[in-house]
Amino acid sequence: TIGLSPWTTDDQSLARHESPEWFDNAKFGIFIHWGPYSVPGWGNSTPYESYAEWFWWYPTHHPHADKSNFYNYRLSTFGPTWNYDDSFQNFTASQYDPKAWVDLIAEAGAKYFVVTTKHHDGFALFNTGNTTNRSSLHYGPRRDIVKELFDASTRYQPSLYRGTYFSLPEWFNPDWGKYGFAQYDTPSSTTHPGIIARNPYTGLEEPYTGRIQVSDFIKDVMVPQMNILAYEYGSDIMWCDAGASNGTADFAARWFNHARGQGRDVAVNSRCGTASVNDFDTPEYATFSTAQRRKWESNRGMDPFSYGYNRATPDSEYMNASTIITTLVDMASKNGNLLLNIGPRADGSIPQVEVDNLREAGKWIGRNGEAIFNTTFWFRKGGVRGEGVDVRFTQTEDAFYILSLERPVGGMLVVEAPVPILNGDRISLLGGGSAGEDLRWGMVERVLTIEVQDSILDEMEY
Ligand code: FUL
Repeated sequence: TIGLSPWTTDDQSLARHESPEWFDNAKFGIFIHWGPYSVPGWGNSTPYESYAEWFWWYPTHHPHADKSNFYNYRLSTFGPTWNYDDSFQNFTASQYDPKAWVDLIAEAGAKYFVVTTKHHDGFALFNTGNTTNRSSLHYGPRRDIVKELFDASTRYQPSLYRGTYFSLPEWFNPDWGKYGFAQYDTPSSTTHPGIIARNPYTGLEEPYTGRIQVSDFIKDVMVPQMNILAYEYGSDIMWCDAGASNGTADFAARWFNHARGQGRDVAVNSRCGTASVNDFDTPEYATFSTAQRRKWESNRGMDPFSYGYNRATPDSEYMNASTIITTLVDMASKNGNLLLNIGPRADGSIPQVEVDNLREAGKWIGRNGEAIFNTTFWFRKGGVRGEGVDVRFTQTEDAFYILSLERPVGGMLVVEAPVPILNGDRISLLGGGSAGEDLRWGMVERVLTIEVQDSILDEMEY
């Protein structure tokens, strides 16, 4: 916070807003993609090209880009007369247990979560007031999914922060039509500016269930809904998606002032369509190769292809505990956070492989979190161990952490990189057992060698 003058809608003012300290310190968040797309719950090629949460998009709009063959899957599974909105009735949430969800998030060691409050299909999981009836309060479960989750999370307050994923566009909402598509779509003259989803087999227009006619989508739907999430639900992160036309500058200036008045610090990601409103970058299924001065948060599914529940992926392909941990460590060493997604089924159950792998990762994170949370990156992300194995660095004011991405062999950890360790410094292991005891070490010509006996490593949560 620079000075105490109020935030204004001016670009220069908004651009000064930075990611909050709690966000820098939090490092690990859980992303949740859940909605009617979890009913078909299917998509099976590379990320971007076949996200399961885009189930309606390819068959109705982009058959030529349908790498996953959604078209045939839809026909063979649901038949020719099924429309996307027919999934609402099977989006039951009958096993939805918000308390168990937040327990899992905490057990995984995550410090925040971000839940899809409304994806591109326009189906909201929160109380949208008089902006639309297209929500989980009116269809499917008839419950306020987001409120239940936020309420359940209060038992972990103040250390568990809550974010709201919010798609600016609703691609098939005719009221959005005049603003067009998000920038990465390729509207043709026939699909732009009116957005009409057609059943690919009957050619008939698909219904857009629950819509309340409005005069201006941004003023009457988008911004009021963002306000509801910010002020009524108390979101800590407005995690916009898909850029696009927006009312973000007004929204952000007002929200930043309001939060400051409450002594809170809130964050807005890089996808709200207004360049100056951008507290952190959001690489998707991607990372940076070196440390970045500017805060960033990488997001991806535990599923290699998808955020929404995806029944096409075999359990063995999900990120396992060691991949989660090394990814988190690697990102923390470069000033990044990891926002790792789970995709619950339509009934609210979380695939067991996601639960198991998160819990397993959480054991390590719980023991070794000192080297991750509340640290900052060092200008050099890491180096190479003697045997060519990567290490990563983080630091606090009174400690420097070396994280080896693989178990040291031969009783030695050799770090071939200049590190800020001086004669008289003490080196010890995190992770339990006799780990806390001082280790013998030596430095010759910028090569640091630390004795770490196998017997000690065996005792710890490696
Ligand atoms: C993208 C969306 O289109 C994906 O479905 C997903 O929500 C990802 C986090 O952002 O832009």
